[in-house]
Amino acid sequence: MNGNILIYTKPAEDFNNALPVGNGRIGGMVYGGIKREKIGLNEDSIWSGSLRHRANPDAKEGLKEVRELIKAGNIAKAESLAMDKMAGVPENSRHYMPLGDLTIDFGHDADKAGAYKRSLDLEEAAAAAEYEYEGVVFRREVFVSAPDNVMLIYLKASVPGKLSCTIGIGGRDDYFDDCRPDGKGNIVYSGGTGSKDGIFFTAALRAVNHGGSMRTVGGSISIEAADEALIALGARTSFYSEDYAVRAVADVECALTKTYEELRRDHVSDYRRLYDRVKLELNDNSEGNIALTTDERLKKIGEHPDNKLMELYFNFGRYLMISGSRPGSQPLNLQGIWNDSMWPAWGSKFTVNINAEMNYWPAESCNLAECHEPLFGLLERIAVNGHEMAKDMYGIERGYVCHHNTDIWGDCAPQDKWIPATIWPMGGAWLALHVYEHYLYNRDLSFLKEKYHLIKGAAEFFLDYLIEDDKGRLVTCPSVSPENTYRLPDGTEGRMCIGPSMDSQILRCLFTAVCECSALLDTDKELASQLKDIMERMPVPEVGQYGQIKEWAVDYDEVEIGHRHISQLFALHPAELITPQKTPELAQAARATLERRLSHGGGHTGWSRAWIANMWARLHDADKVYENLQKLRAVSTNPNMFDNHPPFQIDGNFGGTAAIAEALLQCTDGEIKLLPALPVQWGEGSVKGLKAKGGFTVDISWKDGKLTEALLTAAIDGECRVRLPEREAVCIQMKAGESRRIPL
Ligand code: FUC
Repeated sequence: MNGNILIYTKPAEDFNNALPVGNGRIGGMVYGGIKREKIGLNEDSIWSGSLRHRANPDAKEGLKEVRELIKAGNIAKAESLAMDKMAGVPENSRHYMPLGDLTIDFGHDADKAGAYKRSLDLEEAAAAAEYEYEGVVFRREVFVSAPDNVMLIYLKASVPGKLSCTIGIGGRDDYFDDCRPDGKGNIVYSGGTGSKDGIFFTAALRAVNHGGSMRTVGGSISIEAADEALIALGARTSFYSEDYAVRAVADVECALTKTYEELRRDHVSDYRRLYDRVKLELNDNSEGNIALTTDERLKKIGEHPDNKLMELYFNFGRYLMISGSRPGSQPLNLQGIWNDSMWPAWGSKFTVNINAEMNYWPAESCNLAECHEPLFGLLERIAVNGHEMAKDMYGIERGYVCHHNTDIWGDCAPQDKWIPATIWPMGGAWLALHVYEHYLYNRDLSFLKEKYHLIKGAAEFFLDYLIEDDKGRLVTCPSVSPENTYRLPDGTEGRMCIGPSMDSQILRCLFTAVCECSALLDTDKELASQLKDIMERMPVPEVGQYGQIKEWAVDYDEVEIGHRHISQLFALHPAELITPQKTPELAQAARATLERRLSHGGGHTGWSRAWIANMWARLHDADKVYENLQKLRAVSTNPNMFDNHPPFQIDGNFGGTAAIAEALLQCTDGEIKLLPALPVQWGEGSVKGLKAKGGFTVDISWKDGKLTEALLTAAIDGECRVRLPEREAVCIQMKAGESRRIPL
C-alpha cells in the first residue's frame, strides 16, 4: 500500500481541512463536497495592486535624528520619531489575494451518501474524493499540471449516464468584472486587483464529457447524464504577460486536446522527476495507526510514535515545495500559494525576517534546488527597488536595502508602523545568502557569475550604512532584534537599538560570501579586502548574564523571555558561526539560550517550533529534535497537515521538513556529517537522495541507531570531508558521476 497518502472520511468543513494541489503557479484547495465541490483557486501573481515607491520623504533627516537619539539613550523618542520619519509612506506594501472559487454542483444529498473517502496522494500529486450515492460510485480527482499549465478535474460515475453537474467559477465582486461563455465552449472569468497599474487576470474554464450532453447555461457549464467528464481551468495574469487573456483560453483548449490519461501521465512523470529524488524510510512503529485518517493520526501524536506519520510529514513538505515553487513561478509566500482570503493574515506576503527564508530551508538539502529559483527571481526585483530605497531613505548610492517584508514587486520600504519589526534593514542581506547557499550546494559557477551582483549589492549597502558604536565596533543602527523587546535598567522598554546580534551575524556571513565569491570569480579584490577589515571590527557572538548568547549589544533582559524569534541564534542555524565542534563554549551558550526561551513558553508558533527543531539538530541533540518535531505536529499542525501559526502559515511545514533532513545529514564545519542527531525512535531506516554542499548526493542506511551504509555520488569533480557518527572525518576525492561507498 502507498503510505504516502493523506486520508479523510468526510468532506472538508473548512480551509484547514481542505487539501492543497498546485503546479507552482496555480493552486487549489480541494474540499471534496458531496452536494457541491468547492475548489479554492489561487494564481501566484494575484496581488493587490502595482509597485509602490514608499520611501518616507523625511527618512534621511529621520535617520540622523534617530541615530543621535539612540546613541543618547533616548529610545522612546527615537522609536516614535522613526515611525513618523522612517516608516513607509503609505505604510503597507501589497498583499496576496485569491483568484476565486471553482464550484461543481452535483445536487447529491450528503445525508444519503456513503463510503465516503477523500485523499491526497503525495506520490502522484493528486487529490481525490469518492462516495456512493443511490447505488452509483462517484469519483473525482484533481491535480494541477505543470507541463500543461492547467488545473484538471476528472469526474466519473460507476454507472454510465449517471454523471450530471454544473460547473461554475466565481469571486469576490470587489475585484472581478465578468464571467460568461465566449461562444466557443469556454467560460471566461476576468478581473483586476486594483490600482491604476495593477494586476489583471483571466481564468478560463472548459470541459469535455463522455456519454452525455454538455452546454453552457448562463455563466456555467452544465453536464447531463454523462459517464465521465474532464474539466480544465487555466489562469493567467498581466504580471507575467500582456496576452494573459488569450493565453488562459489557449491553455484550456490546448490541454483538452489530450486525454485524461495523457494529461495525468505527463503530470505524474513531471512531478515524480522531482519527488522521487529523495526517499525516507523509517522503521514502522505506527502500531496500526496507518489505517486511521490523517487527522486522527495527528491527534494521537504523543500516544504513538508513528514514524510513518513522520515520513508523511516530511514528504508533505517536499510535496508543498514542488507544488508551490517552480522555475518561473513566484516564491512561496506566508501561505505558499494557498490562500482563500482577500485580507489574509499579514497580507500573505513575503516576511523576510525569518518566514520566507524558512520556506526555502529544505530546498537544497532535499534535492529540490530548482524550486529555490523563484526566490532569486524576486531578489532581482528587490535589488532594483532596494537600490532606489537605499538612495531615497538612507542617502546611500551603493547596493540595495530591503526591510522586513516584501511583496511580488520587490517592495523594499519598511512595512507597518510596528516598532519591533519595521526598521530592520537586513531583509535583502539574509535573502542574498540563499543565492550563495544555492551555489555551495550545486557549485555551478555560471549561476554564481550571473547572480553574484545580488550578493555584492546586498553587502555594498552596508559599507555606507554601518556606524561605530561606543566601543568602536561597526554595527547597524537603527535596527531591532526581530521582533523582541528589551527592558532598560530604569524599567522602560525598548525595541530599536544599535547593533542587535542577528544583524552582525547576517553581515558576517554575507561579507564572508562576498570574499569567497571574489576568489571564486576572480573579481572585486579591493571590496573583499575592505570587507575583511570591516569584519575585524564587527561584534562576534558573546555570552551574556544567563550563560546565553546575547541578543543585543547590551546584555538587556527580554520582556518576553519565551519570545518566538530567537534571532541571536541565527549564528547556530541557518548560519554555522556557532557549532559544537568549532565553538563548543558558544554552542553551550546556544543551548542555554534555547532552554531559557523554551522554559518560558517559547516555540508557541509553528515556525518558531520548527526553527527550534533545526537548532537542536545543529546542537546534535536528537531527543530534543524529536520532541520538538512531535510538538510541531501535535500542537501547531492543522488537520490537513498545513502548519498552524495560528492561523495557517506554511513556513513551519518547510522548517519541519528541513529539521528532519538536518537530523540525518548536516553540512557544517566544512564537513558532511552523517546521522548527526538521529532520534532513538528512528532506530532503523534509510534516506536516499539528500544533498550535501559540494554537489554530493547522499544515501544512508542505519540499524539500531548505527550507520550501516553510506553512499556518496558526486555531480562534479571535488573533494569532501565526511564524518561518520563518533568518528574522525575522512577526506574523499571524487570524480563527476562517481558513486562511492564510505568505509564504515
Ligand atoms: C513575523 C512573526 C510572526 C508572523 C509574521 C508573519 O512577524 O513574528 O509570528 O509569522 O512574521
